[in-house]
Amino acid sequence: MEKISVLITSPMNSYLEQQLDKRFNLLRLWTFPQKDEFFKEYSGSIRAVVGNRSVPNDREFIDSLLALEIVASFGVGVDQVDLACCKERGIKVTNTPDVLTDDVADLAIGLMLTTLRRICECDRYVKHGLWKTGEFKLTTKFSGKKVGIIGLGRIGTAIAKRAEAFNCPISYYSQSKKPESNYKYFPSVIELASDCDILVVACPLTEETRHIINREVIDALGPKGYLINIGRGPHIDEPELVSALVEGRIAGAGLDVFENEPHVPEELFKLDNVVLLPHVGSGTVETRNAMADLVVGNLEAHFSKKPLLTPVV
Ligand code: 8YV
Repeated sequence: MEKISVLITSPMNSYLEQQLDKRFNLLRLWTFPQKDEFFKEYSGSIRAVVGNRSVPNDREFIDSLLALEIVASFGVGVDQVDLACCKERGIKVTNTPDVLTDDVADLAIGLMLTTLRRICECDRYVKHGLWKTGEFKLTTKFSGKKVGIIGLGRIGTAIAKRAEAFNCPISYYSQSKKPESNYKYFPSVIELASDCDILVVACPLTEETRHIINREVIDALGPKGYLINIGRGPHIDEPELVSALVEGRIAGAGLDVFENEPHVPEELFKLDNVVLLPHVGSGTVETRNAMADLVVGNLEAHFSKKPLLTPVV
């Protein structure tokens, strides 16, 4: 029986590609430089797309695939997928929640500790032989700091539980108060930012949350406040953040995501109160393998007419 044609939109993970190759006729989009020719030849046969944050699955892309039945996201964020278009065409969409929650939450705590205790700067201090010149400056304590979380979903809740272990009081903003939560709720991001030492972005990227961190929120966080972003770069008005960090209007930032990845504002490179990571939230072998298994599991379920494991649409 002819293998089902599946399109993967960018090189995400070798294990994922191996597993897909075993089961499907896997087409690697990046290996077809002539995109017009590619879609002319394959648009009538590709039944599934495997994508992630790096290549938009917008309406034009989706509508060019006439036989498309399912989009399986290799990641929990599906902001790169035009969900309305998929709903209109009856195209299923899946993602990879839960299996990456620990990694992303761990990294958020790591960014808080690294940013407040200047761990990267300390490392450079020793490696550059500067310890011989004197003791490293005093930094600021993480344990007990007030942590404000934007978005109390799977990842936001996991971050809160971790921060509680450091005796951090937890508060949050979300579209509605979570009755099951004992954390302090704020009905606006401004009010949350005004009442915390560390503000964490942990919500999905939508039109409503784009630039949820703007100049007003940054000023509410204030000169002793820290911003942590493990969500999406467009959650933050990046030029406003850069100027606030350069001008000292906030104390520091720990960023794993950026508005125009892999391009990062070079003004940040020389700042010691900023920790910059290359979008590695879920970037461990164990987690990416588990994500790959979930992508394959969803595709197998779909094509064997069984319930999807992690449906979004
Ligand atoms: C992806 C991400 O895991 O899960 C997400 O939404 O942002 C990423 O951590 C990564 O893009 C997979 O390639």
